[in-house]
Amino acid sequence: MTAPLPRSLTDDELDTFARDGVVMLPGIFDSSWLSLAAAGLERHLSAPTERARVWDRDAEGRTMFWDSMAWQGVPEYEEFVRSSPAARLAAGLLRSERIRYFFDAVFVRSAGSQFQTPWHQDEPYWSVEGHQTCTVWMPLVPVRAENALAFVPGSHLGTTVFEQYDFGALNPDGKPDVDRSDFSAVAEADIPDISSDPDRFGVVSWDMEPGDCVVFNSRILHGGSGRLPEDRDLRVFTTKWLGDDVRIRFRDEGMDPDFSSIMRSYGLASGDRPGTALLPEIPLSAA
Ligand SMILES: O=C(O)CCC(=O)C(=O)O
Repeated sequence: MTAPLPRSLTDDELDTFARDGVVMLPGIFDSSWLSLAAAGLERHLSAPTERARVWDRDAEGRTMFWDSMAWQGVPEYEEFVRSSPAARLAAGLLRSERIRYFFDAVFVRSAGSQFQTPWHQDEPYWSVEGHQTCTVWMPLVPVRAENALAFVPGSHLGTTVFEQYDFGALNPDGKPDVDRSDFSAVAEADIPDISSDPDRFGVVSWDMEPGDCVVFNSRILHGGSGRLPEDRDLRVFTTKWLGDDVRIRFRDEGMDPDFSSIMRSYGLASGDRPGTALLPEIPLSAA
């Protein structure tokens, strides 16, 4: 059973998420959930999956590390997914009757790392399609607004298919990456240069403490996190969630590294509703 939220979501929070595609929620995860996620991250970093990548390694050896879909090998993550308030939070904000877990992703930067996450939308990379998809972005250390993940409010409502950033090119270790040569055929527009004029795009981000989270719709333009001060690292645990309107959609130009082959091995096919033990439904207990 999932734990109840520490408080009800307010109408303002629900409206903000629907209108802006992002909302910051202070103090949602108490110290027990934070300790669980932090213990999971320690275990995970000691044995990353084959999908792990170092997106950036600078001359001083500072790194930006990411990995995805590790929960089946990290019991603390699995407990967090099945029992923490995250499932209830995602279902509430997506206004979804039922909720399925998609995958986890971690973003771990050494203190002082200058790497900035490129602006992008998530859904075009994912092997699913739907409006009711979101990420719960949860820093395990304090982060200032200027270093936190930033968002273009309302951009989740647009219909433009933006050219995807090639995350596979962020690969100093020469790991195999997805062939993206076909994607420019379906892209309608370049991602705008948001960083050069954030005010014009109404960019938002927040000072955050451990326990706070940002929940964002997977179609929203987001990026810009990083460029850390010398004395600050950034350890972020994220969980990704699927609501009622979502269907499987495999894309040749999808995620890098790609785990659609794992999804196929569970019998999932394009057009299916998400299902199987890989994408478990999380039962929502009564509040
Ligand atoms: O934390 C970051 O730098 C990137 C996070 C992100 O892009 C995501 O969770 O989709």
